[in-house]
Amino acid sequence: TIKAVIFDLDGVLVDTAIYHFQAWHRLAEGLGYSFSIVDNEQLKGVSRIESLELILKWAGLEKSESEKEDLLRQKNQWYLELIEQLSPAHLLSGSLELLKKLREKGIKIALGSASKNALGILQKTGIVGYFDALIDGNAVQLSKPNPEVFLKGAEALGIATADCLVLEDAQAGIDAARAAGMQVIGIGQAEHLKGADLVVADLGCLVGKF
Ligand code: B16
Ligand code: MG
Repeated sequence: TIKAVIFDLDGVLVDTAIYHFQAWHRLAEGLGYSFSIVDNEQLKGVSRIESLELILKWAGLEKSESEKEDLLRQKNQWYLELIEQLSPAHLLSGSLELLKKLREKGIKIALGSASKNALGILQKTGIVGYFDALIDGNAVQLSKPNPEVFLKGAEALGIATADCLVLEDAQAGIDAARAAGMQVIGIGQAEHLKGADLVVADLGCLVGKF
């Protein structure tokens, strides 16, 4: 039985993945690298610094630590500009319904996101009050596929890992949830979500399951 659900943020609850893509695309363009939607798939769920390292590798570029810091600052500034107008209208289909249903059923709710911008996004979209625990990119050392973010979520809720269900839109996140010994449902297309117990199109598909 499921006693807790740990939600990924970008691409699961909120439609922010497109803004990460746009900001990385703009940054890569400035570096003379044409960044594709296929490249972007590999950055989903991956931390900001590791995403930059991958883009530099694909572009065949080497940068100093201080140049990397400048690039990361620039990417995040563009991303923050893009999410400035974020509102409850940006919640993905079924997000609110599922959060409400879990509350009704007494199932604990945690966030397990790689993003350092998670809190602001939850506030702008009006859902921060649904969460019993928030584990984000500021709270972890090791990024997905390392299970740290989900293990910390279970610990904060006081729920055994086997009783937790993770909802994820990224391969790195599916792998992290499996490594944590949790059940995991992929949100999106099955080809990008190998190893999930189930893949559904959106959170709305799960409302009837609880
Ligand atoms: P930030 P999630 C992840 O969020 C995104 O999927 C990934 O694209 C992003 O690079 C990462 O957060 C870090 O985000 O730059 O805002 O700290 O999917 O784990 O909720
Ligand atoms: Mg995600």
